[in-house]
Amino acid sequence: MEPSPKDVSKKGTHQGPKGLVLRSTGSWYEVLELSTGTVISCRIQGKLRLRGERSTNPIAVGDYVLIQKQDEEKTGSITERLERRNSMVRKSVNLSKETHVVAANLDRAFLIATVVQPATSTGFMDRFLVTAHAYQVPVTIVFNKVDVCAEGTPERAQLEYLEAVYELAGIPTLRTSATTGEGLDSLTQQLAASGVNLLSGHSGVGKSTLINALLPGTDLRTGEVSDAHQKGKHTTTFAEMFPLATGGFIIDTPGIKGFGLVHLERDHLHHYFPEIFRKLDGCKFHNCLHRNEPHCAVKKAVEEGEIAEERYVNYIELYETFESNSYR
Ligand SMILES: Nc1nc2c(ncn2[C@@H]2O[C@H](COP(=O)(O)OP(=O)(O)O)[C@@H](O)[C@H]2O)c(=O)[nH]1
Ligand SMILES: [Mg+2]
Ligand SMILES: [Zn+2]
Repeated sequence: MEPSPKDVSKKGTHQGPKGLVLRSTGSWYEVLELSTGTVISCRIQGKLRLRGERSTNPIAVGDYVLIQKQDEEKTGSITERLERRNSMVRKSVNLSKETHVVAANLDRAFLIATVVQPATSTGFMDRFLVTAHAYQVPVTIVFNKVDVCAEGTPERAQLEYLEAVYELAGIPTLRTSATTGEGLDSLTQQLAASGVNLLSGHSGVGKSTLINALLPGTDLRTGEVSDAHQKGKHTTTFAEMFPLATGGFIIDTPGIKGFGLVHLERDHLHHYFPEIFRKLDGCKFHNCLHRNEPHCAVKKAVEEGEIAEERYVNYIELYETFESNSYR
């Protein structure tokens, strides 16, 4: 039997060099060898799949790994995954009980949202925010395509409404247009300040276009927003990590349709709505779920406009559909 990588290290024989996973295409992984800056194409050792995790991908973009290079070649194998600081996980699309690790070791997630073409719902945004909060990844919401939200239009009114909702929730927001360049300087600054950044959001909101605009020389495929439902077609299939000139990285992800909640308990949902959770002390019952309980400080705050009704409604909706959500 082959010794495990841990056994190898105990015996003091060579442990492979350390790398950072930039990209995966299912069976091959592009790994940045940290000591040399070269990219090695790796397969993963079979036993890494046998960790008993219910994950469709034992190795994700953003993982730090140990690799073993095939002599002098730009190929090798991943022998071990190093401990993750955090990760964003969602339900695997096809296999409902399995999870998919979107990316690991994140400093911040940028949720790209659009008012139109396509319209991003606050329900989707709040599911994303709950997930990110649960995995301790801070989020900035980027409203892209603000060029189609001209002053005086209903689109502009909706944009301002959404900004107000998330300002009350304490989530930072930013306006960008990949088309006109508006807001790209502040996005660049914030990306540079954060380290490893995930760009996420529905297909068609402009993630790949933004990355092309931010990283000269990058030419990601971008898609026209397709059918009458205004859902973008799939052009990015795998998550991919790009180095920033300023240091740090951005990770482009395939458009995410839904963000099923995993590893969360229904009665803890309100912990992940920070402005709701903050009010719990004022509720009559210490285990108040802010639904029909009397003397609920959250409902009072909603009535008084201190908590956005939109967020409260989404909390209740998430609570009530929790079982189906968690397996979506
Ligand atoms: N009007 C407008 N269109 C944009 C903007 N950013 C991206 N698009 C368009 O939206 C479509 C989808 O963009 P893409 O980058 O492929 O979206 P992704 O699926 O999130 O990667 C493309 O046709 C882009 O040209 C923007 O700021 N304004
Ligand atoms: Mg894309
Ligand atoms: Zn309450």
